Amino acid sequence: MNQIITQKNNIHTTITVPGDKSISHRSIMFGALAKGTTEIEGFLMGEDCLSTISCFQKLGIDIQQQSDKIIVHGKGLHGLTAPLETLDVGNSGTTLRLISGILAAQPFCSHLTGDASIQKRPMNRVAAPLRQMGAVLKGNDHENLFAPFTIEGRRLNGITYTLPVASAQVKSAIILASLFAEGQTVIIEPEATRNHTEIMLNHMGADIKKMGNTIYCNPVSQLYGKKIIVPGDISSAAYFMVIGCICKNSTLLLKNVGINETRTGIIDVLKAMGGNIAVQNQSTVNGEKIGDIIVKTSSLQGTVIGGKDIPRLIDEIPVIAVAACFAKGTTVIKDAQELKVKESNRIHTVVSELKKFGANITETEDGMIIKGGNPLQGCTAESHQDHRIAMSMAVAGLCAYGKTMITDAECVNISFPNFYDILNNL
Ligand code: SPQ
Repeated sequence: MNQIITQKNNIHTTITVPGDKSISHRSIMFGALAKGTTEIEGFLMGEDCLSTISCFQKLGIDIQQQSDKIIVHGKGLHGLTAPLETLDVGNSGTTLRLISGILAAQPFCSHLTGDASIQKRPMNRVAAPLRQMGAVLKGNDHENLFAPFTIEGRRLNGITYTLPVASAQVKSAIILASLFAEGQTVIIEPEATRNHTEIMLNHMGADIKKMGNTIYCNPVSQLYGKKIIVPGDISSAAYFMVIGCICKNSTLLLKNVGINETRTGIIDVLKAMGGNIAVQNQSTVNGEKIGDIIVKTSSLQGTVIGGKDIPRLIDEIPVIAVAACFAKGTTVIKDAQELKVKESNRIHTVVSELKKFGANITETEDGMIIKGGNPLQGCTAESHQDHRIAMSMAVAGLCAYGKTMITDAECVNISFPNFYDILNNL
């Protein structure tokens, strides 16, 4: 499907973005491992999260939709049953990495696969620590594991592991395996990454503590089903934060957005660029902070983004690059080499697509350099079947002169199924 986008200004509206993808995945997985019912409100009905539901149904978990809620009938820590079919995670890296930590400890064998993009995303980063814990993961290449692969469940032992890259998915896979392991597991993160796993598991009865960058996971005998309210996804809200800053004469109010500080790098960066953005009405739901974000047309300046801020905004870098095209001066994004192993090589796809709009942007080994301030011109931009590229280019198109066409535009269904409806109604 192709999507046509034309320029818009004078936007004054209130938007509620769909539920957080990371938290939605976790609510199904942890609900399945908990005893009793987990009732989920605000669940993201995106393709990635539906893949997680389908995998856990194949593992014997009863998951139902009741009006606007998802109900997971958890079977406790030892209740999963052997899948009769291959578990297909579709396009979802989160599903594949996190489920591996769980399956590594089950008393059965599982086969996992996913789409063409998922088959290129590295699994060694998860296989290495899980194998140290005693897990057996078998694929075509032992040292360079990619899907499809097989996990033979084993009894696991706790380990102390220093993550070579800052990754919430790898950290979460180890934490999940630790729930089944003998003894304590200790994980050392190079930089803090999103901590939704720790928050939700503790909410359900786990014993996970953090001191500095070290996480201590102590065994517990059971998790308990809970009501989970999923906040709006800050990664989805990010597109509208940038629209609010760069479209002329505009004010956008984004309601009930998750503002966990491991995810709010986008707000900090837009503020550092001179963005007129503020958080209001803060509260906490099931351990996660939420708030309303108000953003107004701003005169943005270039900035430097790198180091410990990168994990706090890793998925927002494509749309930050769009904001930087509209900012005066130079923006440097560095230390972001992790972008190369996402749904597409996001350093390359962002740079190549924004060049089509006439942006002055250069690819570097670990990021990009953007000389902003010149108007963009509408063009035909490819999504590379990557939802974040499609939505970022749509934002560029909304603020560029002329008409923009996004090709393979339907990939937004991965994380934000009503994205174009909201965009067209602005
Ligand atoms: O699930 P998937 O495909 O890996 O999703 C992405 C995204 O853009 O939606 C990355 F491509 O988000 C990841 C994020 O980049 C979701 C995630 C999580 O829920 O734990 C963590 C991040 O990945 P990582 O590799 O840094 O742990």
